[in-house]
Amino acid sequence: MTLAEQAATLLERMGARMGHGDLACVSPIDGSTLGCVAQASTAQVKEAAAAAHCAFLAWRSVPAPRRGELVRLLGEELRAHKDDLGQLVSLEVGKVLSEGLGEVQEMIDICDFAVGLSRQLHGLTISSERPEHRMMEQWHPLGVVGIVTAFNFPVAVWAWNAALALVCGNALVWKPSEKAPLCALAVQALFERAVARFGGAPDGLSKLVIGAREGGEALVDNPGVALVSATGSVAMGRAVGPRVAARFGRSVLELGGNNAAIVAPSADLDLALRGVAFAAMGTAGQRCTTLRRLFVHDGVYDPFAARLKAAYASVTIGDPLEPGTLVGPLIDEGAFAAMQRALSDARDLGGIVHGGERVARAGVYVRPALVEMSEQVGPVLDETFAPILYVMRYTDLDSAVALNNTVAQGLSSAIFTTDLREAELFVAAGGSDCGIANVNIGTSGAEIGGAFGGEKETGGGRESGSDSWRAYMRRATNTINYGRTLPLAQGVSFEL
Ligand code: UN1
Repeated sequence: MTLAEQAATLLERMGARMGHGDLACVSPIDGSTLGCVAQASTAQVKEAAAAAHCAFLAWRSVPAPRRGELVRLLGEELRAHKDDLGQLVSLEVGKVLSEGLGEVQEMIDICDFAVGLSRQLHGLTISSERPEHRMMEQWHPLGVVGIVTAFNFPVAVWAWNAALALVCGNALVWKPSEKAPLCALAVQALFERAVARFGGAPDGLSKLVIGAREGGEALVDNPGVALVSATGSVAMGRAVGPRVAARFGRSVLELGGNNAAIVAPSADLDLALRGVAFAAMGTAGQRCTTLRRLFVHDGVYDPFAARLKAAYASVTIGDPLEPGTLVGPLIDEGAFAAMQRALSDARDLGGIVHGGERVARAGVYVRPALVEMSEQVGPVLDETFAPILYVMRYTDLDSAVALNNTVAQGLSSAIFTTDLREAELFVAAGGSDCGIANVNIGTSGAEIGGAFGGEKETGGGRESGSDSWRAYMRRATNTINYGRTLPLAQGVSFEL
């Protein structure tokens, strides 16, 4: 079977069809075309947002636990099609199969989380300063949530947003990456199956708009879209954030990362090696949480760097559907060109590059690159969406933490140490300035139970677990007077 035939079979099993259109879907596995899909016009994006708004007006009054039932059914569909969707992720964006399956598992997990949450959407009651008064907070559904997702997590990021937004009583419009429309079609079809089983959900509760930048812009500028949750590059967030703010819309931005880890002298080096290797080379370096900078203590630098070089030289690169492959292809030639530019800049600054060369086969395959740098300069300060790990020496922890915090983004970070003091310092207020700070695990592969996102140019938004749901609701403060007089707050008198 060709890859196109495999994709068509998987789509069919999930109840989706490719249709016809002018957007070609290319598999990074070998550069072949999987099919073509239609793109939504700006007018169609508007219509989708309007339909979603009508759905919202009905959905917001459905009891939250009942809304949770729809998400539970979506989770069931995802469980039943985990293999199909995981394979489609691999076919369309080139993830190794276990990561494709992991991504679907992440969707299932967030559905389970959201089902529980649907019985726990809660506000506070607050003591009033006035007699016979009560204050409380309610969290109400917000409106239409626009979800903009990137190619590298073509299905899980939609689920983080969709599962929460749905139990919170919102309707959705999804603009997936134009590099991953098939995954979006499949997820939409599974969602529609869940809707059919649920019975009685309003039409248009979740709309899909496939297309390029203009589609996203139409969503961003639409005053009927209450919240835009956008995951992607810093450049994208820089464009989206101010435009949404200009119309006083809300946004959740989850943007790039230039994530670092510190390997301290007391580190368990076996564990650190695996943690660093997965975080830096996994997903071919195309996660926002990918490890891109490594600070290794001078005392363990030589033995650790030697082991790391050996791992880089021997890691299996190839067809992501083959068992045993650890590193699949880059998404496209543009990613390869950006990688080569960064490596050449690093060389010009005295960096010693190990690996980084193209692997001869159809598609864009590269050996991950390890770059020994004497200083954190040039390309080390940028996020290049490719498997490049810059390795540097450090001697005191304070300066390593300062280097961790120097870059513009603040998504994820890690320390490998068995020294309790070092570990606690790293996660304390004066330690890592990132949204995620880990001890003895790598920077990537977060669980859904925690809030996911980061500071500074990462955008400040939080998706997924913990109390991220609050971003998808509006807060109302209610003061209720159950007495027969009207005392004013702050002792103000206004006698008529
Ligand atoms: C992303 O790359 O956009 O923590 C998200 C992780 C995944 C999510 C990554 N759970 O690596």
